[in-house]
Amino acid sequence: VLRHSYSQDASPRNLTIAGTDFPTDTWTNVPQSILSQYGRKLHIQPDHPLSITRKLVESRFPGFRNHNTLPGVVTVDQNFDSLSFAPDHPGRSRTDTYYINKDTLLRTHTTAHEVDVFRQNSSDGWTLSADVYRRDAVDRSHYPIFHQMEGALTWDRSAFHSWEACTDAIRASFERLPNHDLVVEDPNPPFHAERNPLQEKYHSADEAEIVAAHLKRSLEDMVVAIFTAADQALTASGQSSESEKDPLKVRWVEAFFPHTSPSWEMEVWWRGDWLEVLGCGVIDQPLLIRANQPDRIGWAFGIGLERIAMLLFGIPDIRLFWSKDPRFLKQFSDAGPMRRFQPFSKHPPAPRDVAFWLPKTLEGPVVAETPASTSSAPNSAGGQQTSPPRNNTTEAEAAFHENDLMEIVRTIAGDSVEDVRLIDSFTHPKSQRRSLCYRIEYRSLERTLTTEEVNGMHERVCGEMVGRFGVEIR
Ligand code: FA5
Ligand code: MG
Repeated sequence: VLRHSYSQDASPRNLTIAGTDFPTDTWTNVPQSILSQYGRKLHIQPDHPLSITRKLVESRFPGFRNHNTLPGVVTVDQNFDSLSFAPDHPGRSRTDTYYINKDTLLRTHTTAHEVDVFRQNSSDGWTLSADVYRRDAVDRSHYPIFHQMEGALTWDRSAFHSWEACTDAIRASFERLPNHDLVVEDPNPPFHAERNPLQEKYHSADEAEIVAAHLKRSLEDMVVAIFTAADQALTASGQSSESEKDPLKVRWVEAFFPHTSPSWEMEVWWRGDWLEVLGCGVIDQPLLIRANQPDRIGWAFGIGLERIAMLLFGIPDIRLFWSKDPRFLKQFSDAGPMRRFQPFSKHPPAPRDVAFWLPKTLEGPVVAETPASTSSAPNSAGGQQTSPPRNNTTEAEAAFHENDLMEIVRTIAGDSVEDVRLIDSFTHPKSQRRSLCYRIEYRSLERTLTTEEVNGMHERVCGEMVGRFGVEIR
C-alpha cells in the first residue's frame, strides 16, 4: 500500500529537471521541495562559504584537475553498480535515496562519477565537487542536500616492472609530502583480514600499504594547512577561533566502502566530540578495471564540505548555507580576509509534539534512528558505507520509516524546521499496539514564526501522517 503513496503524490508522468524530462514510475520519490533547490550550485557561488572551503581544499592538491559542474542526475549504475555496491545494499533503498525513476536518481555521493572520470583520464590527480542528495534526519548538521568533494590519485603499475618498483615510485612521491606536527591517533593495523582487507587478488601488501600511507599523509596535510590558514587569518583579524581553545587533533577510524579497501574515516576533534569529516581508501581495483585502467593503483577520498565549512567559519546550523539573507551572505568573501561567522539574532523556537499509534499493518521493523549527533551521519545505512543490513523486503518497505516523517516535515515546513527527534516510544501491554512520539522544533533563522503559522504547519504534518500512514493521532 505504502509503496504507492509517493507515486500517487508525485503524480505527473514526467519530471522536468534542469530542462530535461524524465519519465516517472513506482520508484519516483523525489519531492518538489528538493527539485526546487536543485541547481543552486552553492559550491561554485562566488563568496559563498562552501565555495571558499572548496577552493581551500583544492589548493592543497596542486596539479589536480578540478571538476565542479557535473549534473546531479545519474544512473543507478553510476551511483551504485559501477562501485561494487551489493544488490541488497541498504543505501539503494527508497527510504534513503531520491529516485527519479527505477534507473535514475539524484546522486547520493560524488563517487558516482569516479568511473567516468577515470575512464577519461587517469594519469592526473583530480577533485570533483558537487551537490549530493539523501533522505535523512532533520537536525542542525543534516540537510537533504549537501556538498561533497571527491579526490583521487593513481600511479601506473605497468610503467614499473614489479610491484617493488611501483612501491618505490609511490614511496618517492610520499617523501615529497610536507611534514606536519599534528596529533594523529591511528591505532589500527594497515589491513585486517575481516575488518579492513587488502585486495589480495590485485595488490601486494607493500604496495597497498604505501598507497594508504600516502593517502593519510596527504589528507592530514590538507586539514593542517586549512586550519592553520584559518587560524592565522582569524588571529590577524582579532577574532578568536575554535582551535585556540583546543589544539587540532585528528584520528583514523577503520571504515567500509564498497568502492575502496582498505578504508578509513578521518575524524576531527571539535567542541568536545569527534566529528567525521571524510571517508577514504585504496580504490577498488574492479572499479579501475571498469574504467579501463587495469594497470593503475591509487587512493580516493570523499569529504563533506559543509562539515569543514562549519568548523572553519563557526557556522552553527547547516540551513544557513541555503540562506539568501544578506546578513549571512555578506559575511564571506573570496578575497579574504577570512572571518568567523557572527550570529545574527536567534528567533524563538516553537516545539510541537506529534504522538500517534501505528496501524497494525505498519507494525514490524520500525526504523527509528538513534538521536542524531554531529559525529555521525544518521542516514540509516551509515551513509554510503555498509550495513547494519536492514530487512529489504516488502515488509520493511511497508514499515514506518523515520525518514518518511522527516520528509513530510521538510515538505510542509521547509527551512522553518530545525530539529525532529523521537522522544518516546512504547508498546501497549494489552493491545500490543505501538505508539511513537516525535518532537518537532519549528524555528526560522530569518524571522519569528507566529503561533498560527506554527499550528497551521503542525496540523498539516499530523494530517499527512494520518493520510499517508493511517496512524492514529493520540
Ligand atoms: C561516502 O559518501 C563515500 N562515497 C566517501 C568516499 C569516497 C569513501 C571515496 C572512500 C573513497 P559517507 O556517506 O560517509 O561516505 O560521506 C562522506 C562524508 O560526507 C562524511 O564523512 C561527511 O563529512 C559528509 N556527510 C555525509 N552525510 C552528510 C549529511 N547528511 N550532511 C552533511 N554532511 C554529510
Ligand atoms: Mg561516513
